[in-house]
Amino acid sequence: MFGKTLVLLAFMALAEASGQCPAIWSTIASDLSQSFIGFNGCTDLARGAIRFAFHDAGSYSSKTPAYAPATGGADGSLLLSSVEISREENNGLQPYYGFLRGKYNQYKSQVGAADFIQFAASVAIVSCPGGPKVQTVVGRKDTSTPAPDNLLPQAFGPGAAQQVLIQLFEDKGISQPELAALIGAHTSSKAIAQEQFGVPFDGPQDSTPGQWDVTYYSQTDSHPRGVYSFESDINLSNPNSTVGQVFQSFVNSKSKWDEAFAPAMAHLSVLGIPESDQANFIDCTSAVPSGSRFRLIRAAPINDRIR
Ligand code: HEM
Ligand SMILES: *[C@@H]1O[C@H](CO)[C@@H](O)[C@H](O)[C@H]1NC(C)=O
Ligand SMILES: CC(=O)N[C@H]1CO[C@H](CO)[C@@H](O)[C@@H]1O
Repeated sequence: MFGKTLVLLAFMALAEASGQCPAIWSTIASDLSQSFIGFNGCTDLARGAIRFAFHDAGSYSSKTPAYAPATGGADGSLLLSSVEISREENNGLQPYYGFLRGKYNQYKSQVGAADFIQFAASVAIVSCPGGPKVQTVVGRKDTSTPAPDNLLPQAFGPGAAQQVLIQLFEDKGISQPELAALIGAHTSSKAIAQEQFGVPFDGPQDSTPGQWDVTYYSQTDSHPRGVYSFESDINLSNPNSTVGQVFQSFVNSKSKWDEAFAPAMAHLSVLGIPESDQANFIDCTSAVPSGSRFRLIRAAPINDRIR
């Protein structure tokens, strides 16, 4: 009996050791944090990291015929393919792409591109004061084949209609409540590459883009001076739908949003990856720093946009 228990314990210890998060991820977390934490909360590189992770994973659609090796999911193609990053849908992400390539070159003998992209987003989220820790796994397969085109959402025009967006995300396996939670990532957004009626449309999507808070949810409808709400955000907030009702439920309810956002973001981070592959993933959540309320505020990187 005693012997049996010992064998079992030894077995468990072994299993845990083999599934342990490689130490390099903690080094990467400290390194990236230096560029993601600034004077006014999280930096432009942090915003870029969060959107970049969405654009790598979010190109997945269940309606795309499955063809190897590109799945269009969280596969690193946005970092590894020079075609994908130059698409119009990725405008605004190029400065972060340059930064990420440099960092990836430094670590690529030890980590994969798809993992690096999603891990960086988790570090970026906690670099915005108030940002929750998202469950963060590693073990994804990489591809340099560009993802299928036109599977990312539009912020203006017919593609920004509520029904179109709901369907687009449903095809990715993202439900309306998940979409309502994920779109809150625009709490950290400062659009730089948009245009409406031929006029540049540059500015933040809430009045506190350095903070991870719920002002985005209240300001999408009230849009105070200086806040630029996308048509897509306004349409999603319409309470005549499930996505809109859940959207409205986050107004003034940060804890409710955190609870919904973290699992939705974890889901987004493995989009397009078969369950059988996910079974072998290693959990590296412990390498993601805890929320930045008590973290050192460092000097803002010199390339931080001033607004
Ligand atoms: C209906 C869905 C969505 C649409 C139409 C949309 C569209 C946009 C647009 C047009 C920008 C501005 C880009 C620029 O001009 O620099 C932006 C920024 C951003 N988006 Fe989204 N987005 C959507 C969903 C999401 C999701 C699901 C996430 C993440 C979970 C996300 C994260 C971000 C972030 C962090 C930024 C700020 C990037 C920066 O300031 O550099 N978005 N989005
Ligand atoms: C909600 O209202 C908008 C704008 O009038 C409309 O486009 C959308 O289809 C409506 N959604 C539902 C579910 O009725
Ligand atoms: C289909 C739909 O509701 N589109 C609307 C999206 O939001 C913009 C801005 O509020 C409206 O102009 C569109 O009519």
